[in-house]
Amino acid sequence: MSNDCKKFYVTTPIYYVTAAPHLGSLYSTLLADVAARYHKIAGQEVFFLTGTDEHGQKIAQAAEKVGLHPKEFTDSFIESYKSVWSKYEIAYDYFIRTTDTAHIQAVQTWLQRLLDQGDIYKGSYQGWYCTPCESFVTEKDSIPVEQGQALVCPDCHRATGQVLESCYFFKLSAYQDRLLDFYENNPHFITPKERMAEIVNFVKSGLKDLSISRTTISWGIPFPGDDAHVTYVWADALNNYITAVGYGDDARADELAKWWPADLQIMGKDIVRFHAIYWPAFLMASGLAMPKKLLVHGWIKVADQKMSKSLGNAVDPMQLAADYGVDEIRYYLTRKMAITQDSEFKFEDIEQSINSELANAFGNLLNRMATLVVKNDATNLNAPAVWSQSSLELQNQCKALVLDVEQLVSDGMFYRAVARIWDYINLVNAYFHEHEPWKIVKHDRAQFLEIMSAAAHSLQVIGVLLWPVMPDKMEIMLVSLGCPFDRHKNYMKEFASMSWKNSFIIQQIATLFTKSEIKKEDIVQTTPIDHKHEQKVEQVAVVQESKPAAIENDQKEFIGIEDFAKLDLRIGTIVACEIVTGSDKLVKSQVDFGDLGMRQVLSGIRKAYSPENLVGKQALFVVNLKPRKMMGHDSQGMMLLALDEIAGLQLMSPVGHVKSGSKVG
Ligand code: ME8
Repeated sequence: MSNDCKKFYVTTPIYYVTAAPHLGSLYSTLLADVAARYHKIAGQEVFFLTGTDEHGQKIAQAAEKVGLHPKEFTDSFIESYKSVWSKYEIAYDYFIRTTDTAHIQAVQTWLQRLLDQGDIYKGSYQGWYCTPCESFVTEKDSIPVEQGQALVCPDCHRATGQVLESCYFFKLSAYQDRLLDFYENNPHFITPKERMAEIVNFVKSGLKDLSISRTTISWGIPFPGDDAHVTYVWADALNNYITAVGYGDDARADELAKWWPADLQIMGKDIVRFHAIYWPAFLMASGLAMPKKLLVHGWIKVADQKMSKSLGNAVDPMQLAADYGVDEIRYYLTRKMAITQDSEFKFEDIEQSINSELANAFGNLLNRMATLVVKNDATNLNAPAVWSQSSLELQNQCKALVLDVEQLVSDGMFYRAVARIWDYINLVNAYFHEHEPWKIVKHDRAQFLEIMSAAAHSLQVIGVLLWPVMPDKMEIMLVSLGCPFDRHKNYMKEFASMSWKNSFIIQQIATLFTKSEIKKEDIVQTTPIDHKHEQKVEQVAVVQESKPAAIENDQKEFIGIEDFAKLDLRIGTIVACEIVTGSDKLVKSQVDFGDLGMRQVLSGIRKAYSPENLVGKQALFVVNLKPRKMMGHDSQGMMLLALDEIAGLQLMSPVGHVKSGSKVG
């Protein structure tokens, strides 16, 4: 989130309009909205683009089925997109439709320029075509099939069909070396970086020229000077990112210069190849700069299958908003769906987030502080002239939080930024409990006021940092603290150097987050998690509750401090996690140990934690155990857990966020 650059241009994929949007479409759009809002609170001017992809065979076929012209068919869905976005407070600046006249004309201008300079030429193509994905599939990409059988699309796993037609090609092969140079010089172009490696390998294996027109369908943008051809959808769709900001229209040249290149382009992993190879090559051919970053997220899954319109397992965002609330679902999706991997959708997790994180940890903190100041006639709070040591420590943690959030946001790791904010909420709760202000008020009013002021300062920072995720609730909360949200402020700068000296006028408000009753059968959970019956888990060190009185008798064998010193104990941050196929116990985590680097750790905790709930968490690890293989996977450390008979296995996380790789001892 660098302030050197004053503007921030963020895009979502443009969605095929064959049905109303589902939770997966909302997820990409929400991430863009969260990104846009974080850059707004950093004082940047933001342009946020979303829209719909309305041409191609898939849409023509869907329209035909219901007896509508494709345009009438797509028109009928636009309102449902706009109303879901509006319900979820998605503050986009422009909604592009590929059927907009301005887009059509700009794509034709683009085609003509590339035809004139020889980057597009006419030829003929015979090959396998996947209609649902609107893409040609080669033998190299296909899922393996028997000799003579139709190739199978690697993205949607459906059989393709043969096509032989005259078509226009984009000279993709001519850009192979330039693309590889670009990837090498811009190693952070794609987040997460594992996707970059896939793309580099794909390009290295050789690029063929790309067919960009069709004669067998008519629902598309006509090729300039050759009406028999319509533009193949990706050459039409990808260009939306530049046509929306004025490409092809000389009168809008300043606008294009102002906004392009995009700072962040968000998409699901299914369409990364189109965005990381074709799109940069199109831009190179057009003499335009490359986007700064592609953020590629995993899929939301239901019962281990991608949630999608065509599979019929899609969850309706409107219903979720009605059942749980808009900000609650925004929070759930931003925090619980780890960008770096696929995540399972679970009603149970929504309820757990609302009850334990939003209502208990956060809502109660606000409520307790407000109740105490109202009860003790202290609603007009001023900062003390001198802060005590523990409050100064909280202040320092608050500054560290702001810097960490800034970094995580600029890396596109929004789920980790929210987890980091929660670490700070836990720290403020610990500060509050430790000082017991409800007791202190009886004998030391000045100290009581200091604790309340520290809580209010912390809540202000938390409220602003969570505004991108839960805009409505946070605006309500900030009003209740007497410091209403100001859309024109550079809060990130202010908070990073702020010493606490604000005044607050606190009002008590209705409960911010209402606890959720179990409303839904968990439609996705196939193996129930039974914490109570967890007995023994492979490769888990169990920390027993200590019994101080009986220690001498019960302790079988003592170790000397020199034995203990042999252990290298560290706090690691889990950045990605997945189940190990074939094991019902093991999960495989990628753990950030700071200076020690990233390590892979296998742990037998699948029954206690699902992988998506581990991502973003900090935990305690032994890092100098001899590496070992488990079910064919390397494990380079051991996660330590506490075992409670009722609560089951519990991660041992620091109360406040610490630097990854911090030593424990
Ligand atoms: O591919 N989990 O449109 P599309 C997470 N028109 N994200 C999901 C998802 C899921 N289960 N399902 C869909 C297209 N998405 C093209 C794009 S861009 C120039 C053209 C999200 O309607 C995800 O971002 O099939 C995915 O990339 C996008 O919707 C695909 O939407």
